[in-house]
Amino acid sequence: AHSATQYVDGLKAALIVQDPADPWISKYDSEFVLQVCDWFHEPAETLEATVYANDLHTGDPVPDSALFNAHGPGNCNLRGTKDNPEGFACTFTKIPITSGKRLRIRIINTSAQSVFIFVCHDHTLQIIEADGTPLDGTKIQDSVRLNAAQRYSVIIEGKTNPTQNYWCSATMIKAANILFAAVPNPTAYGILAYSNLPKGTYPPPEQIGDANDTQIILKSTTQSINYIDERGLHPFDTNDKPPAVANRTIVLNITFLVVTPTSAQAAFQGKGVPGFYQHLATSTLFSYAQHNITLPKYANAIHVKKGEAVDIVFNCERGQHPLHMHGHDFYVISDSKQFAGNFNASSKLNLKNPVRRDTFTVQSESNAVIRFVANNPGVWIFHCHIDWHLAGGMALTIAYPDKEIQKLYPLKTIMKKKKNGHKATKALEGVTKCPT
Ligand SMILES: [Cu+2]
Repeated sequence: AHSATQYVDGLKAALIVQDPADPWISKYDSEFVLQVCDWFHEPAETLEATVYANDLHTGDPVPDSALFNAHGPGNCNLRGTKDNPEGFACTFTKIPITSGKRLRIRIINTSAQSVFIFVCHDHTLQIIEADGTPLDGTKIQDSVRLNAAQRYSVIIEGKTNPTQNYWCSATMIKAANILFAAVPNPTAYGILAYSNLPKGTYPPPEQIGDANDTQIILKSTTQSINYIDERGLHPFDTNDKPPAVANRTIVLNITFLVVTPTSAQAAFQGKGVPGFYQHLATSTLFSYAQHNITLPKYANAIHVKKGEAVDIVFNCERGQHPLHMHGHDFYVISDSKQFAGNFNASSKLNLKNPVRRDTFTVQSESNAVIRFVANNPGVWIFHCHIDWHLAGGMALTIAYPDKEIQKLYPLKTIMKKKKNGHKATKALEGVTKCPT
């Protein structure tokens, strides 16, 4: 749910759309869906109130724990020791794998704010999909890093004759806006459970926090300063390329603003709308299609026309932000290191083989450029997926001309034809479903 910060409290679930045309479909034997997220003992509503309480956005709340499919060391006092894993009061998510077979794990980062590094002890990860886009599969590595709202599929090869099970883990990394050291339980653990071993077999306890895995995590953490997670990922389909030229370019600055001496907000282009989602009732697709309304100022609208290619240049003043677009994929055609400053128009763009996805990271005090094709008429939200930033107003609306929307969603016609249907009136504004 994007209503307030509800998803942070658990109002979320995975929806997997199986694609019969997926080029990887015959390349694995089984699959598993793994949701990774941060967890807070305090309700999100309480936390949200603290984020903008100061005269400047001083930082996001500190998570208490990390979860794998809702399993994690929730009450930190109940946690066992690595020498006595059976002493764990918390249960572990089991990821079933068959020896000699290939397992696809669909990893989803459903965090409020955290960047995670996923590792499976002594197994490599072949990355085959990013946010629903099949990749060429040439990246095989020891870890994968996911920002909030990002999804990856990885293939793990089952060992031929395993004599033990293995720990898989996801660790929060230090981001510009949280104090990593303060997180009591930054790592979620799960068990890669081989089918030929007795049920309930724990991996060797000494392999928790293994030195090699720690090195892998440290390496990825260091790289996160220089390389965003998209770097080096390429689509499976070599024809899957951005248009050579953009029809329009929009430049957005990402900022935190001091609004009054006692309140701050997060913003694109100096226009933040705290409680953006609370206003959406009057700017839904329905009312837009019905009433030919002009989107209100608080919608922070970018107007696009169907068929055109649009570039958005992001210059980020502070903090890293996982930026997420609804209803479209985009190509990440330029990214930069942390502290690289604003985008330089003479920089070379990658138009050859950039990844196409719907969530990407813009680094702190740096820049990035995305290109997308406006091919899905509607009214769509584009926002930072750190939920506290969205709550603070870091969002905008991508809007197509109302005539295009009305052509696609002829709600008036549908409703007139409906027997006993209600006539659309101003009073229905904000209703998102055709009443019967
Ligand atoms: Cu953000």
